[in-house]
Amino acid sequence: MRVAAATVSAPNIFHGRQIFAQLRPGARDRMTGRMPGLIVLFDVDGTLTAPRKAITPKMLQFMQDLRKVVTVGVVGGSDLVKISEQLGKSVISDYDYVFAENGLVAYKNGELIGKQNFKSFLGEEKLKELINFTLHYIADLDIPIKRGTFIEFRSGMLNVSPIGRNCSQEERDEFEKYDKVHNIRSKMVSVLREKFKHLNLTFSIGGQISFDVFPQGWDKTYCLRYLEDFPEIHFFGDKTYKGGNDYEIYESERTVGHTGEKHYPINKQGIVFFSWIIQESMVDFLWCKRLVFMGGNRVSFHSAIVARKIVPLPR
Ligand code: M1P
Repeated sequence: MRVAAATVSAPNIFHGRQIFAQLRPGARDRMTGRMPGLIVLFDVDGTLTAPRKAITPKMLQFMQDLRKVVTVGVVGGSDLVKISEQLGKSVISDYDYVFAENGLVAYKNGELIGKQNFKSFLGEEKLKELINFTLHYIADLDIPIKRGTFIEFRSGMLNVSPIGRNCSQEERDEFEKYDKVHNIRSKMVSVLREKFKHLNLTFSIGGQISFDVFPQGWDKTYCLRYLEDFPEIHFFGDKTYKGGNDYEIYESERTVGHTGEKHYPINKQGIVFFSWIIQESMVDFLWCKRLVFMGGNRVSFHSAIVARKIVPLPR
C-alpha cells in the first residue's frame, strides 16, 4: 500500500465498518487468543525508543500487552548488542521475532534462525578497499570534533560514523544538529555511492551519527523472508522517506506501512491507537486496517485515531 492521505473520507470509513463486521467472527485464534496470520513489526530507534535510548517502562508494558493479542516483531538497523541495551537483555524471548541489523541477524522465539555475512559476500579485497577509502575520507573531513570507532564491523553490514561511535550523548546530539545544516553524512554517502557503484551497495542513514552499508536488498525488507506465514504484515517506523532506513519495508507490497507525523510516533500517538486494540480486542485493529485498505491510502496514526473518534465502533 502507498503512503499519503492524512484524512479518510466518510464513505470509505463506512465501507470499512461493513468489512469489519464480516470479519469479526474469526478474528482470534481459539488456542492462542491471538490474531492468526497477522504480525505487527516495529522499528526500534525513533519508534519504540528515542534514538539509542532505553525503552520506557510504560512502552515496555504496552508491548507486552500487545503481544497477548497479536504476533509482535522488532526490526532494527542496529546490531543485537545495541537492541538489547535499548529493549532489554531478554529481548530475543520478549518478542516473537527480533530482527537485528535489518534481519541480517534473525531470531524467532529466542532462537537464532538466520545470520548473514557481509565479509563473505564482499570478499576481503573489496572490503579492504571500501574500508580504506572510507577511513581516508573521514581523515580528510573537517568537522568540529572527532572521537573513536569510525567504522563498526558487524555481521551483515558496516556502520560508518564520521564523528566516531564512542562520542558522548551530548556530542552525538551536537553532531546530529551540525549534520542537518552541513549534510556531512549525505555528502559522504554520495561520494561512496559513486566510488563503489560496481559493488551494488546500499548506504542507509538510520540514526543520529552514522550510516549503514550493506548489499542491495539487505535493507529491512530482508526480514520479510522469515514471515511467509503472515499474509498480513503491519510495519511501524519513522524514517520512511526515501533514503531513510525504513523506506523499503514501508513501501514494500508485502507490508501495510504506518509512519509517524513526528518523532517517536508510537509514544505520542500510536500508543493511543494500539491501546484501543488491547482494551477493545483485536477487532479494533481489523477495523482500522480495513479503513486504511479501503481508503486506498496509508493513514497516519493521527488520522486513524481521529477517524476512530468520528465513527465509533458498533457495540
Ligand atoms: O537503528 C537505527 C540506527 O541506530 C544507530 O544509529 P546512530 O548510532 O547513528 O544513531 C546505528 O546502530 C545504526 O546502525 C542504525 O541503523
